[in-house]
Amino acid sequence: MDPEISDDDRAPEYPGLGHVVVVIPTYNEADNIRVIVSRLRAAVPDVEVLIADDGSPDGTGEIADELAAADRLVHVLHRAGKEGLGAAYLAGFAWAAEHGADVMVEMDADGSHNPEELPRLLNALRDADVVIGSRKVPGGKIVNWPMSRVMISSVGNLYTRLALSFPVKDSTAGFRAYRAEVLAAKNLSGVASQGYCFQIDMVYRAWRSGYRVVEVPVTFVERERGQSKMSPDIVREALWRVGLWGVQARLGSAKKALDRLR
Ligand SMILES: Nc1nc2c(ncn2[C@@H]2O[C@H](COP(=O)(O)OP(=O)(O)OP(=O)(O)O)[C@@H](O)[C@H]2O)c(=O)[nH]1
Ligand SMILES: [Mg+2]
Repeated sequence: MDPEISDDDRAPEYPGLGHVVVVIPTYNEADNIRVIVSRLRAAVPDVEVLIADDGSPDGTGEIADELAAADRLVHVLHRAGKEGLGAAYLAGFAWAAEHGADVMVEMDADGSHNPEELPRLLNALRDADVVIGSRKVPGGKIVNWPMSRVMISSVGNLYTRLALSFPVKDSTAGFRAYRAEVLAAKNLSGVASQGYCFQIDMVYRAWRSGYRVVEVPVTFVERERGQSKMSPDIVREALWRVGLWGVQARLGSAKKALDRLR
């Protein structure tokens, strides 16, 4: 044991998984961030928390600083301006990797993802490389979403499964845990997608690289406070990028078949 490092300074370890960093991206979540961090710390004390804030004009970054000052396991990554969910997560994963994370978790700040369900995701990661908190497997639920959002989500997931010939049922879900290896820089080169498409991109890459992807049921709750950043542009981006990946995958398979005939 290193006599210089007291137990209080040590990174926490989640049983069987090592050092877990939960990345929470925020943009204007001043009404939500305190509650979600305190629920998370109470529900899973053995994880570290990184709030990745994009210079929220509503003061979320300052509240995050207060939370970090009061708790050595809470940290803040301040980014200059709003660059989208994907960029915030990539910066958060890089921070976590530099800080020795063995596992990275994605979780929203708006209360849609229940921190109390995180142990189920982490326990499932012991036998997987990526675990998705899924609304589309038996036991998974969506609470308080209007029918229009349920439809967009269902059609989007069906389109993704057909376009990519891909077995994951809820590839747009944003409550997940990854082994750090899956998010190594070599696996993330060229990621440019944002919003829902970022979530699809990450799990599609992992699955194509042969990592084990598992879905566990969760209850997703519509945000009660603050504003959604969901927009038609986010849906349009997912439509064209997923379509393009599907075409690329089919062209790749056709080329392999032709090469075999030669
Ligand atoms: N840092 C950062 N965080 C973002 C950005 N866009 C969204 N977020 C955060 O990402 C999480 C998910 O965004 P939401 O607006 O809840 O999007 P959503 O969950 O798809 O949509 P809703 O169901 O309507 O809530 C929240 O914690 C947001 O604050 C961004 O550009 N930068
Ligand atoms: Mg949300």
